[in-house]
Order: sequence, then structure tokens, then C-alpha cells
Amino acid sequence: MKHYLAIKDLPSIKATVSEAIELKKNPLQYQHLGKNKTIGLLFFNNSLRTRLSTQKAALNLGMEPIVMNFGAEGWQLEFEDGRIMDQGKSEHVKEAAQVISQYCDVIAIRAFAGLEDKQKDEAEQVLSAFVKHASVPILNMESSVGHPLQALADAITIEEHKPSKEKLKVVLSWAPHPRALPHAVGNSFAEMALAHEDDFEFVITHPKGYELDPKKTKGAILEYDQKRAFEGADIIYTKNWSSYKDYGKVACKDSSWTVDKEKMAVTNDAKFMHCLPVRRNVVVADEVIDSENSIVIAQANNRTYSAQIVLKKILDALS
Ligand code: SN0
Repeated sequence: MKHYLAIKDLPSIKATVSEAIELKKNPLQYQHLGKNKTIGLLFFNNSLRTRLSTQKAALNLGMEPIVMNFGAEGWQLEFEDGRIMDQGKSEHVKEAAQVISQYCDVIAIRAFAGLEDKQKDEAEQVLSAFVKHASVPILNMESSVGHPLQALADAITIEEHKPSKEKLKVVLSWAPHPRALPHAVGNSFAEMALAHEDDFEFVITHPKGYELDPKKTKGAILEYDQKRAFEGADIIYTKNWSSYKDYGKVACKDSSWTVDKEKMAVTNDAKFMHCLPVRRNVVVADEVIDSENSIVIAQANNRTYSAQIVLKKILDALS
């Protein structure tokens, strides 16, 4: 595998989940693979799990991580071609990507959606510019449209915690949030869930007007009644996103969508999942996230193994 930009770059999601679960039993078994190899982690936005788990994954593989925060420390990069650069931006991504490629064997990038210009976000401007101008593999640590390392960690977590049953009911539920959030986590979760069509009945629930990009959710069952969606569910995956249709807007903060005990009671003793960070008592009630059915910490732990199996595949292809 050269780059990891989206779930579809994996040769097989199900095989990768099994490989990650195997790797987790002895995470240091491939220490030789990354010896004398450097990964550059470039952050254009905040991070806790992604930043630490991707470094941990690299260290487990014997790689040296270098981290750079562009928000506070780097030159402001220009991404538009042909610009007269006489304003605030000091360096073009054309040079920056080539320069970083001299120092790093792999480049990992976090660049959220701006949520103002749908076209620009859908073109994944930052990620695509690095794919175009860098000469080394690129790892997506959440782009404007996807968060494939999160979705792979989610798949690993579901595999480890699922009840033994032929077909699982997996529900992606929108929840309220005070700020406008990107669609990336929801999109990649949908992509991952839809790739499990033989194993998951995949339902998405949200208020009217909060439909995700239909190209990403084709094949999912849409249910506007959250309680009906929750009935008999085995997995409740909660996430806020801003409107896609009325791009980047927060049209609804309806607290009746908060996931609470009463809603969880109609599920099939479902596990509760969230990618974190989570706004307690807005997205989910304390009583749910603190319950035995909450697997958010196990889910965060799997971010390491998700990143590690992906980096292993990238290193395998380099050597
Ligand atoms: C990000 C998102 O894409 O929704 C990262 C999730 C992994 N989440 C946030 O930006 C939450 C920020 C907040 O204020 O709660």
C-alpha cells in the first residue's frame, strides 16, 4: 500500500481488522521494519488521540516520529496555484511538501474541513496537495472528508466487542453539539460499515436536513426517528456533524437527540461508541458514557493498532 487516504485504500478491511487484532497481541514484533525510518506528523488542527497514538504506533514499529504544528509554529502555507503571495502566507505547499519529503519517509497530515467552501473541502485541498507534491507515502490523520484511521479503529473495536450474532445492527446517530463539526468521522464510519454489508445492518439516524453526502452513505438505511433506529441495535455510534446540504451550518441543537439511558434501553444491550473528544451531557449523558456498555476507551486504545497496521503496510511496500 502506498498512501492511506481512505478506507478503500486497504486491500481488505476485514483482513486488516484481523491483522490488527493479531498485531495487538505482540505490538513490538515488527520493530525492525521501521528502523532508521522517520515519520513526520503535520498538524493543521488540534489533536490528542491521533497525535499520541500515531506516534506510539510509529515507535512500536521502530520508527522515529517528528511532530510539527502548523497552526502555531509553521509558516502559513499557500495551497492555491498561481497566487501572488504578497499577503499573510509565507511558503507554498509545492516547496514545503518537497522539503519535508527529504526529511521524512512517511508524511502524516491532519487538516480539517474549513466548512465554508464545500468544493474546496471535497477536493481535500491540503491532503491532495501533499499527495501531489511530496515524494513519500501520505497518511490521512483526518482530512476534510474522511478519518480512515478512526474508522479502522472503530472496525477493530466492533470486532472485539460484538455479540455473537450473524448480522449486527449498527447505528450511526447524530447528536447535538454547540459548534459546527466536520463530516469526516461520519463519512469514514459509513464507508467502513458499508464495506461490512454481509455482517452489518447499517442504519443512520439524524434530524431532517442533516443527511451526509449521499455518495458516502449509499446503501445505508436512513431513519429519522432516533428511537426507532435504536430498537434492537447492537452498536450505537454517536457523532455530531454540521449540515452538509446547508454546508457547515448548525441548524439544530435539539437536546432531545442526546443519547441517554432511556434511548439505550430499547437497544439489544448495545455498546456505546464515540471517537472522542465528546461533550458530556450534550452528545451523551454521563449515565451512558460512564456505563459498562460504553467502549470509548477501548476504542481510543485501538487507534494505536489501527495506525500501526496501516504504517506496517506502508513500510512493507517501501522495503
Ligand atoms: C473533530 C471532528 O472531526 O468532529 C475531531 C474528531 C476526531 N472534533 C472536534 O473538533 C470537536 C471539537 C469540540 O469543540 O468539541
